Order: sequence, then structure tokens, then C-alpha cells
Amino acid sequence: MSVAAAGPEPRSLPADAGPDGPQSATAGQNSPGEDIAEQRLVRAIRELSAGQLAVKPAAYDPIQPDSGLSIARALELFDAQMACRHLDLAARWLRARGAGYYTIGSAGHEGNAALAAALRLTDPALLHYRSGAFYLVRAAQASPRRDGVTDVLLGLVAAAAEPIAGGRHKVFGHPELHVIPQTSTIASHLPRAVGLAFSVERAAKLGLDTPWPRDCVVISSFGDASVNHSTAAGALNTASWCAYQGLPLPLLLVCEDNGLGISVRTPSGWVESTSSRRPKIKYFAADGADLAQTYDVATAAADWVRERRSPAFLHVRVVRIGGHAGTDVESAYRSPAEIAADTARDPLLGTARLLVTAGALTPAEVLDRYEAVKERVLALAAKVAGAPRLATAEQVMAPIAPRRPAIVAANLAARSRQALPGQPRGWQRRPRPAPSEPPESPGVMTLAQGINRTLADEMADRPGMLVFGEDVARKGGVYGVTRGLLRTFGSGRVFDSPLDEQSILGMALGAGLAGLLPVPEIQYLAYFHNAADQIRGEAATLSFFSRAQYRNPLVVRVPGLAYQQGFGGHFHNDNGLAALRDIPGLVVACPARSDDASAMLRTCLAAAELDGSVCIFLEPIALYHERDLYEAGDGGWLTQYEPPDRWGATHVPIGRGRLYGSGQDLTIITFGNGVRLSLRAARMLAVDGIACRVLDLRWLAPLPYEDLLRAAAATGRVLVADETRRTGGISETVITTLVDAGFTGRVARVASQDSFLPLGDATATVLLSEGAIEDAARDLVRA
Ligand SMILES: Cc1ncc(C[n+]2csc(CCOP(=O)(O)OP(=O)(O)O)c2C)c(N)n1
Ligand SMILES: [Mg+2]
Repeated sequence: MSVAAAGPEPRSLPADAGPDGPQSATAGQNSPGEDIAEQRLVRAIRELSAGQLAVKPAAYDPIQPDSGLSIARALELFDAQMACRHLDLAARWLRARGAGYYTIGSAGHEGNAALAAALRLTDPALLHYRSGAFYLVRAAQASPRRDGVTDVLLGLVAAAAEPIAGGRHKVFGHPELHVIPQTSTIASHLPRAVGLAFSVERAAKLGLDTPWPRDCVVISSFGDASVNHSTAAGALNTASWCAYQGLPLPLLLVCEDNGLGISVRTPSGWVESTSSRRPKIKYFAADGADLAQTYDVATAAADWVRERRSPAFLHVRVVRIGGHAGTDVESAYRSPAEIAADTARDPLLGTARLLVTAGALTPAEVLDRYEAVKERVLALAAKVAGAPRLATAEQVMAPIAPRRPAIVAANLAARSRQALPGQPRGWQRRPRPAPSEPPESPGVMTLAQGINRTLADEMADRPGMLVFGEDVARKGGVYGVTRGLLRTFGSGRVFDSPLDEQSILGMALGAGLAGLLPVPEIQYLAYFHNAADQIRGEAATLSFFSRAQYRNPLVVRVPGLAYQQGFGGHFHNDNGLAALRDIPGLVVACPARSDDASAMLRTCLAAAELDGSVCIFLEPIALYHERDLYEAGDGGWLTQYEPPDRWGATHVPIGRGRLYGSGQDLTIITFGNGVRLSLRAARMLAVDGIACRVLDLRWLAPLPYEDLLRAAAATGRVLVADETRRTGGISETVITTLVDAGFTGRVARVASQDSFLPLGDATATVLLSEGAIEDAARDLVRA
């Protein structure tokens, strides 16, 4: 039964479709809403008045006078729009049969087919979740052409064979289509989009290649309610901030405005008024129901961005047909009249009208075409319904953070060999790092000096490495850790960012995608929380949602932790790490002294570059300039900076701790400031005849599992000295790890209080102290 021939009822999706395709054409209606919308569409198409042209137009004729869109192209886009609509219907059908897991559709937004047509295949795209038509057009642009419908269907049923996320989520993405998959978190992709646009230009300035052509445009789309999110506001502001200073930023931001965020109405005119007057962001507007207009305006906007390397905001007015998702009953919050008004602006009807008016198709031909596309999508939906899913935790987790420690170690060893005397990368050829501090020649260094020197040495070897953040360039960092880098490596690679942690991390995410090696700084650990989602939701998930086809090479330097003698209060002495430790795949490094910091930073950079690792490099502020261990002037906290030819031999792999001493009475497990406190406590305990060994974890994620168990077993008594808070702190996980591993010895812990840190001497009342370590150790040994 054909819709065109037999009346307004469209054919329903099959009730029981086996692997051979749909068997029934009658049962299976899931939601009256969608069927009403479809019936309205079919009726409206049938009622279109056919064009009165004497001669049938040629394929290359414009779809309407003055449009750049040809009839042939419009027909292709119409096919994509229709396939997209049927994918939405198929999603609901699959869901109703227990085979599909995702029903957020693109119905009403199919005008974004024109957006894809106005751009190039090689323009990197970070898309809104209603971008089905865009994706199908991109798939058709690829060579060889991809079957985008099957890609999307595989995503709907969470099939392991789905090409981007492999059944882990339903996202639009494919490396061959230059579509980078996005999470469901509203607007969280926008800082990365700004960062990517910035970075493709920055890479070119540095003479480095990116995966995209020199004249590419980064396109990023989102909804109207998303515009209100602080992440979007921050990203738009940063785009504006860059363009305002004349920094090139080829970014096309596209707001697909359907007037709703689930049930909440966007005030009429709001998107335009908040977006059309942003400094240096050119505003364009189009009616998304009008394919020709959307194509022409999107072409103008893309040309503007491509030629000027300057950002634009394209506001496309669309409608949402059906609820927000399959489970959303929109009649609960929208009147029938409102819903009907939206269906009258259905983009499929709009394109049908254009084609019929141009004389390219008759209404009956439109409906035949609609029916043919439906047949095809239905058949494919039935085919994928039973596709194999991910079945084991190993399969699910495989792409979280694939690591190749042997390759990282080999890389550092190879760089050592190149650096042997007489080779071009020996000391004498390295750029002078910081003119004043730290010293230019190898020697003993503080933690801050060692990190500074390592950054300089690594920048000399890695041309794509960028250092940026608040105050890192001209000032050289609040604590001088990046001092001299700007002078040595120039403003193309060392630069101050706007004061917005989300933008800083987004900049880094874009830089990583562009093939650079970003080393951003978050000025204080407390301010990581202002932007945690950029690590938690974006950086850490990209590999997972792309089967490791996209990576986020990233080393975020974060000065943090406490013990600044009462100065700074909580926000400069934050000692909470729980928000970092539970992010799957994240590497958290926390060196306590200079030699470890240098080796661990080199490891992080190599792992980021080679494996795409996402690393947080937590620097204990209180130890930055510490020189002494036991007595004033003993220089016990200074360590030797290793020359390049020793980098292989002194390599510290991810997840390896450092053991101090070989005492047989007690093992103290600690990290960060706790290492110095514990070593001092151990000396006092030795006076009492208690022999300790101290294990510095060095890596808080992943924990040095083997080293930890070995050190515990060596004495049978473990004291965890933890400067983080008692609740959610590191000691919880260390003790759990011991218990899980079957450790049967005695275990105790000392940690900081579940408090924020006050100013002044009162800070000592809530922080882990040397005395507390000593007391607990005595109790443990004597018990
Ligand atoms: C940060 C965040 N908060 C809440 C949500 C839940 N949510 C998903 S979609 C949505 C509405 C988005 O509306 P809009 O940006 O207009 O896009 P539309 O769905 O209308 O296309 C909300 C609140 C989310 N995904 N992310
Ligand atoms: Mg909306």
C-alpha cells in the first residue's frame, strides 16, 4: 500500500521484523503523536499545488530564482531529510520492541541538511544531537560514500559494530566524515569547538600540520536553550575575546532554535537579541523550514568564516516535531494549536513545496519518494534490530584509556640516546630555558625549578607543545613555575588565556584534537571544579565514545594542596581530590620533589602524545620552593636535575611509587606534602627504635598497586598518612585496595579533617600533621 496512492495513513513500521526485513505493513504504531504528525505531513504534501511550468526544469537549474541551490542538490538533500525523519520513526519502533535505546530525534531540524551541503566534508563538525540530516549528507559526501542510515541505526540499537562509539552511546561521529562525537551534556562541546578553531590556526602559524586543510571552518551546533548555559556563554565570550584581538578563529556557531528546551520556552526573540550583537561575531539568520534559504545563508556564513578566519553565529529557526524524546509527552505542556503550528513549518513540507513549485516533482512523486525512502530505512532497521551488542566489561571498557607503557618508556629511552654528547640534542644545543631561575646547567633544584626546567626541555623537543593559562606567560605563573618560557619559546606557544577555566580546558581539548600537545594550567586546584566537566565529561570520555579513534592528549598542570602556613585560605589550599579520582582512565600525578616531578612530567607528556592520555599533574604548592628536609639549610629537599641522556634510565612509569628506607616495623603510605611530613616523622620514630619505610604513591590514579602491596607486606603494618580529607580522600582508596587484595596486617590512617581550610594558624587544626603521623605510628606498632 503506497501512501501516495491510498490515502493519508502512512504505512506503519513492521510489528515483527526478522533479519530478512519488515514482514508486516500494518501493525506497530507506537505513538499517536508521531503518526498524526506524519499524517499531517502527507496530507499537506498531497495538497500542494503542482508547478505550472511549461517545461520541466533541468537538474542544474536553481530550485528558485537567485538561490545557489540546484534542483539536483535539493533532491539529494530532500532524500537525506526524509531518511532522517524515518530514522526517528524507526528509533521509536525499535525502542517499543526492546531493540533500541535512544529516541531523541531530529524531526523538525532536518534543515541542517543544507548546512552540511554549504560546508566541506573536511570542515570539522561538533554537532547538536538533532543533526541526523547533517550526518546523512556528510556520509553521502564521503568517498567512498558511507551508508549513514545504517550508521545511525546501529547507534540506536547500541550495536557493537556501530562505527564511532561501538555501542557505548548514540552519537553522531565518524573520522572519515570529520564529525567528532559529542556527549549529551548541553553546550559542553562549545569550549572545545572554540579551542579547535583557535588551534587549527595556531598550528598553521607554527608550521605544523593538523588533520584538516589550512582553510577549514570548524562548525559547531547546539539548541536554543543551550545558549543560556554558562558553558555556551563562556565559549561565545572567548570566541569574541579572541576575534576582538584579531586572533584568527574560523568558527561557525549554529543555533538550531526550535523555541524549546524540553518543555521550557525560549522567550521570543531571545536568541537573536543575545547573539546578534556579540563583539566580532557576525550574525546570520535563516528559516530552517526553507532549504534554499538555509543553504544560501549557510553558504554566506561559511564563506565569511572561511575567508576572514573570523567567527560567525548562524541562527536557524526550526521546529521540534514530536516530544523532546520518545518518552516525552509534549501535549502535557504544549497546546494542540502550538503543535499544529510547528507541523505546518515542517522542513520536509518546506522542501517538498520548493520542489513542487519548481516543477521538479509532483506531489504524488514526492510521496512516492517518501515511501521509497521509508521502505529502505525500515528494511535496514529490521536488519540491525538483532545486531550483536557489547557483552563484557572488557569490551565496554577497552577504549577508555588505552595505554602502551613500553612504547612510552622506549620513546624516552630513544630521546636519551639522541641526547648523548655529540648528538644534536645534547645540552649545548638546547634552548636556554629561564634566564634567571632556574639555573641553566644541570644542578640541584627545587620542585618549582625542576618543573620549569622540564617544561623548557620538553618544549624544545616537542614543537606542538603549548603552555597556556591565567598568568603563565608574562608573569611566569603565580609561583614562577612557567617563568622564562614566553621569552624562550614565544607567544605562539606560551600565552595567557582569558580568566575562564572552562575556556582554558576547552582550548586544550581543541588543541589536542588538532594534533598539538596542550599543557594548560588551572591556577589553583579549587578552580578545577569550575571546569570539571571539561575533563570529566569531555576529555575523559572522548576515547570511550569514539573507540579511541579520537584522542585527547592533555597534561593539565594544577598547583594545589595545602600547608601554605596559614596563607591563602581554602581556595588556595584545597585538599580535595575525590572529583578527580573517580574519572575512569584519568591519570593523576602528584610529585613531591623535583626529580620525581621532572621524570613524571616527561612520562605524562610522552603518554599524552603517544597514547592520547589525559593527565592531571598536581603540583604541591607548599613544596614548590622548599629546600630542606630535616633542618633549616640541610638542602634535603633539593634534587639533581637529570640531563637528557639519563631520561631513559630515570624514567618513572605511570603507576609506580617510590620507596624510602627499608624499616621492618611499619610502612607509611603517603604522597605529596605527606611524603616530607612522613620522612620527618620517621626520623623521630627511629629515635624511639621504630624503623619505618615510607612509600610515596606518586600516582594517585592509577594507584601503584604492586608497589603498595609489596610495601605493606614487607612490614605487615600500614599507616596511611593522607593530607586529603578523611571522607573521599586518598586513604579510603588505599585501605580498600589493601583489603581487596587480602592484606591481613594491621592498618590505620591519619587524614585531614572534613573541613574547608581557614586562614592563619587555625589551618593546622584541620590538616594532617607530622605529630599525628608519629602518634598514630607509635599506637600502631605498640598495639
Ligand atoms: C548540562 C545539562 N543539563 C541538562 C541536560 C538535560 N537536557 C537535555 S536536552 C535539554 C534541553 C536542550 O534544549 P535545546 O538546547 O533548546 O535543544 P533542543 O533539544 O531543543 O534541540 C536538557 C535540559 C543536559 N543534557 N545537560
Ligand atoms: Mg530547543
